[in-house]
Amino acid sequence: MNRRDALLAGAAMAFGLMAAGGAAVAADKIVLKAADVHPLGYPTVEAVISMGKKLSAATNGKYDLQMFPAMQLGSEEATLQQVQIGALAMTRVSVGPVGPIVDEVNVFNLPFVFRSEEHMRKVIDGEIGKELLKKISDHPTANLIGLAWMDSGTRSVFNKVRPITKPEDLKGLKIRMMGNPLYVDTMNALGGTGVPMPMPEVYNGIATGVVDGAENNQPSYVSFNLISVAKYYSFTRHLMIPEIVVMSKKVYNSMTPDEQKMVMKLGFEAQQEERVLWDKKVGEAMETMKKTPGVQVNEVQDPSAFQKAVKPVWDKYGAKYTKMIERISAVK
Ligand code: GTR
Repeated sequence: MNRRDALLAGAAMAFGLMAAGGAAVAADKIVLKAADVHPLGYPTVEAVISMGKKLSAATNGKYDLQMFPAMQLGSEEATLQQVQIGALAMTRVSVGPVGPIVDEVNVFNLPFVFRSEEHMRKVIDGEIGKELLKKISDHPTANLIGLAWMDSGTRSVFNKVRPITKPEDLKGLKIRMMGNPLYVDTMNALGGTGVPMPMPEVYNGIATGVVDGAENNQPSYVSFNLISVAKYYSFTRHLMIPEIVVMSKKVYNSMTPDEQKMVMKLGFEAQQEERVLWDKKVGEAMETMKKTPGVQVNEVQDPSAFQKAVKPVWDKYGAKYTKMIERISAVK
C-alpha cells in the first residue's frame, strides 16, 4: 500500500468508525459488535449469532457480527447505553432496562399480564409486538431500533431460606429484582422485599447474604449458576417478560435501505428461531434442577393468591396502559 492509499484507508476507517460507531470498518468489511449477558449456547445468543451469519451471507460478506456473550461488556443497562451512543451495534436485553427509556414497553412488565406463554408469543408476533418495536425505533431520543422480541419464559422466585408456597412465605426475604421500580414494587406487593441489583452482582449478592434470593426463568437460574447458592425454586410465575434485540440507530442509519429491510426481516426470523431453542433449553434446565443435589422445586398452593397480591402494582402502573392491556387480553 503506498502512502496515499494508506492515508485514504485510514480516513475511510476513521469515517466508518465515526459514521457507524459500533460498526467497526476493516477494509471492505463491517463488523457489527453485539452483546448479551448470557453465554454461548443460550437461545438468545445463538439466535443473534445466526442472524449475523445470515446478514453476512445476504450482503456477500460486507457485514460480520461479533458476539460478546456472558456479560463480557457488563450489565444490560451498560450495553444498552453503548448501543444508544453507537459504540456497540446491537444488544439483546430484557424489556426491564428498556422500560425506563421507552415507557410504552412497560406494559409487558406488568405481573401476570399474559395468560400463558402461548398468549405472550401471539402478542409479540402480532400487531402489538410490531407496534411496540416501532415505538422503540421512533422514540426521539432513545437512539435505538427495535429489531426483534425473544421468548424468556416465565419468572419465578428462588431463594436460599425456604420454599415459597403462598405470598406470606416471602415475608422478610430480600429478593433481587431487575432495576425497574415496577419490579421492586411487584416483589413488595407479593410480600417480599424487592432489591434492585444488576445481574453481574446477583451471584455474590446471594452468596454473601446481601439478598436471600432472586427470581428468574429456569434457564437463567441454571446458567448464571444461581442454582448453587439458592436451592429453593418455587413456581410463583409472577412475570413473563419478553426480551428485545435492539440495534444502534447510528449503525442502522449507516446502512442502505435494502440492508435495513434485510436486518428487520432477519430480526423477525431470529424471533422465531429463538423460541425453538428456548423450549429445548427450558427442558434441559428442568432436568438439571431435578438432578442437582439439594435443589427443591415446588408449585405454589394457590396461584390466584399471588395474582391478587399484585393489585397495588396494577393500580399504580396499569391505568395509563388500559387500552393496550385490553388489546393484549383480546389476543386469542
Ligand atoms: C434473564 C434475562 C436477562 C436479564 C436477566 C436478569 O432471564 O434473559 O435479559 O433480564 O434475566 O434478571 O437480569
